[in-house]
Amino acid sequence: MPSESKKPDWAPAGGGPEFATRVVAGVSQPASSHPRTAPPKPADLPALAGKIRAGDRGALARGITLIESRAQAHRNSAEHLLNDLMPFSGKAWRVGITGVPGAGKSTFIDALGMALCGAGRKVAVLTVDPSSPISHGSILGDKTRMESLARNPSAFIRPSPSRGEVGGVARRTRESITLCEAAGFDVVLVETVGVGQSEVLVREMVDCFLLLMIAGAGDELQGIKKGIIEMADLVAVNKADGDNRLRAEATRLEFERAMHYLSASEDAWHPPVLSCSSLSSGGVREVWNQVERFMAHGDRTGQFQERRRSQSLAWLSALLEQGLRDAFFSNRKLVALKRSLELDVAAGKVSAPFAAARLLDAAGLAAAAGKPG
Ligand SMILES: Nc1nc2c(ncn2[C@@H]2O[C@H](COP(=O)(O)OP(=O)(O)OP(=O)(O)O)[C@@H](O)[C@H]2O)c(=O)[nH]1
Ligand SMILES: [Mg+2]
Repeated sequence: MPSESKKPDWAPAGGGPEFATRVVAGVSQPASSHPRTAPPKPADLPALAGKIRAGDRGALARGITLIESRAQAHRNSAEHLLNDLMPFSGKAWRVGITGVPGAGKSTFIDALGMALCGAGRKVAVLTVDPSSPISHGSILGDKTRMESLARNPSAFIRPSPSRGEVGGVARRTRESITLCEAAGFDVVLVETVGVGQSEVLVREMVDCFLLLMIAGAGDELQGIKKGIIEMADLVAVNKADGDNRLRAEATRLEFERAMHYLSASEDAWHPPVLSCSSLSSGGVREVWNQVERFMAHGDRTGQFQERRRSQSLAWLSALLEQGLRDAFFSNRKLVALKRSLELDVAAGKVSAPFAAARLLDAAGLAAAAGKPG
């Protein structure tokens, strides 16, 4: 088992490090979850899927490593693995937690996760790690803040480095949720950085989206543009402890008022605004009670099923768009043609629609409406 104090050796530049080995300290980790372990061969996939279903967290970590790999050969294996496990997924509650850096998301997840594990639930935590290519995921070293949960045998924590491509990571996070569910985790918590794009993407893959606020950070700082507030199913003002208690309550009231003005239809959910202290765990249980209430409301109104259905369709569309883009831009001839047409369009020699139709035609995807003559 890796020692906590040992400097991790799993942070290769630009690579896809396997973090679970270190983060799930205290839980026996098989060698298969080591960062340098090669992803499984196609022939090993059925066995891997079986182990994941049996709840083998080393196998789960290995499956996620496969999913996060960018190599095309791994991509095919990952798709097979996902397909095998898909029928066994879908039963967990997927909860996204967002908020500005330092709002206390990880601390909150630690407290909530411990409470849930104490109540007999199995909790998986996926974090979209905002590490820049420069920091190489060092955020995990001292900022994970899930020390208790990391040692809990009912929990699995998996940070995923974004390496500057938030969209790609979020896409893999969605796939990782499937694996965690197949492994029997019944709550999947996804921590996301409070900076725009990742929130939208994570909101698209969870059943409940919790916005964690702090008092006095200023609306702007907290990304409280109307769009983000509207995405939240629940708001909690964290760090409501010590001297900060009153300020937190004032902030809570302020946001309660702001939320009140958001238009809502008859059977719509009215996002509650609570306060809590993740450090003392005060109020954390109440936040979860609201998650439960929200899930029950979604079940009753059919909104839960509808949200999952539309998320699956949106996922398909996103994958298709990405696939088309990748196929296009990995074709040198098409890229060269695009460059030359760009010059023509810029010089006013041909119209943009004409150039686009020509490119689609060259890609074998001629749009019915605009095939160039
Ligand atoms: N007083 C107080 N401090 C808290 C509370 N929750 C978190 N903190 C502190 O706030 C700091 C940031 O906490 P994190 O849990 O790392 O915050 P985060 O939102 O996950 O941060 P990033 O992952 O960097 O975006 C740490 O020093 C925590 O100890 C709380 O409820 N009360
Ligand atoms: Mg964090």
